[in-house]
Amino acid sequence: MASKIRSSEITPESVFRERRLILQAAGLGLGASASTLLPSEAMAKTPLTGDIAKWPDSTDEMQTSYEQATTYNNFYELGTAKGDPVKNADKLITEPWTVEVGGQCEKGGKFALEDILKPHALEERIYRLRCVEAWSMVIPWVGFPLADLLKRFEPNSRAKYVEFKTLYDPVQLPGQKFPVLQWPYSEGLRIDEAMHPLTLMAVGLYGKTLPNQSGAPLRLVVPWKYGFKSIKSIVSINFVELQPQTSWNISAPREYGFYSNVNPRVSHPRWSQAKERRLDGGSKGFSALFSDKRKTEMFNGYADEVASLYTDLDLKKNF
Ligand SMILES: Nc1nc2c(c(=O)[nH]1)N[C@H]1C(S)=C(S)[C@@H](COP(=O)(O)O)O[C@H]1N2
Ligand SMILES: [Mo]
Repeated sequence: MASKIRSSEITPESVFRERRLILQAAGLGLGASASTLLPSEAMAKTPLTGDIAKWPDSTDEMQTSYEQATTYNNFYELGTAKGDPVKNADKLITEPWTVEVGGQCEKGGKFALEDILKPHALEERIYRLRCVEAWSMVIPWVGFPLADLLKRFEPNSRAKYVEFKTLYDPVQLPGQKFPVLQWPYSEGLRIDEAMHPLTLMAVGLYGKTLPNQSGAPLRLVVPWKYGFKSIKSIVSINFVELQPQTSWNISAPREYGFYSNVNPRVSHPRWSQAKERRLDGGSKGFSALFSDKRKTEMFNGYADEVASLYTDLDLKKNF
C-alpha cells in the first residue's frame, strides 16, 4: 500500500516536506527523552495482570518478535513509513478513552474504556495477520471475542453491518493533517463477520497492553482478512443497515474491496498475492525483504472456520 500512496505522488511537494518535518520533529522528541531505550521499549505498556486463558487453537508457527511487531507497523495517522508509528507513538494519549456506540441497537451510548472492558475475560490467541503488502506476522494477541462486546449493545434486525472508526485528532495523530486517506480511518464488517468467534477485540500483545503504535487501547484483529481491516485505536462502533464506506476502499476502490479476505487467487492490481514474506525474527533477519517467502493460504489459513460465511459470494467480484 505504501507504494500506492507514495505521498510525493498525491500531495504537493511542499506539503510532503512539511509532513516530513513534523514527523521528524516528533521522532526527535521521543529520542531525546528515551535515548537509552529501544524504540519499542519506550512505548511498551504495562503487563496485563489476572488470568489470561490460553486459546486452544493458537497456531504453533514461529512467532514474530515483540521488537519486530512493535517497530514495523502500518498506522498511517502516525506516519506512512514502517518505522514512523513507533517514533511518533508518544503523541497519542489513550487515557481517558471513550467509545461511542450507536446506530441500529437498543443499548448504545458513550462508554469509558473501563466499562467497555470490565465484563470480559481476557484470552491469549496466537493469530497470523497478513498485510495486503504481502508480509505477515504471527502475534500472541490478548483480547476477547468482539461478538461478546457487540451483543451487550443489543443490535436489532436492521443491523446488517458494523462500522468502526479510529480517533480523529490531528494533534495526537499528526498524519491526519495530510490527505493520505480519508480520516478518521474507518472500516467495516458484515454483522456475521463481526460476530464470528475468530474476530478479536484486542487490548494487548505478548502479555502487555497494546503499545500505541499497535493500536492502543482497543483494536480489531480479523485474522482471515488483510491487515487493513484490523482497525486501530477505535472510538466509534456503529450498527448500520447498508454496507459502510471504508477508508481504503474510498482511496482506491479497484485495489481494496470491502471484503478484503486473504485470497491468493485474486491478485492486487499491481502485484501478486500468491506468496508472502513471514516476519518471524528467524535467521533470515528482520526486514520483510529478506524473510522467507511462503505460499499464502486461502483466508490466511482460517478457511475451515470462515469459508462458510462466503458460500453465496463470488470472491473474485467481492474482493
Ligand atoms: N487506524 C488505523 N488502523 C490501521 C492502519 C492504519 O493506518 N490506521 N493500518 C492497517 C494495516 S494496513 C495493517 S497491515 C495493520 C497493521 O497492524 P500492526 O501494525 O499491528 O502490524 O493495521 C491496520 N489498521
Ligand atoms: Mo496492511
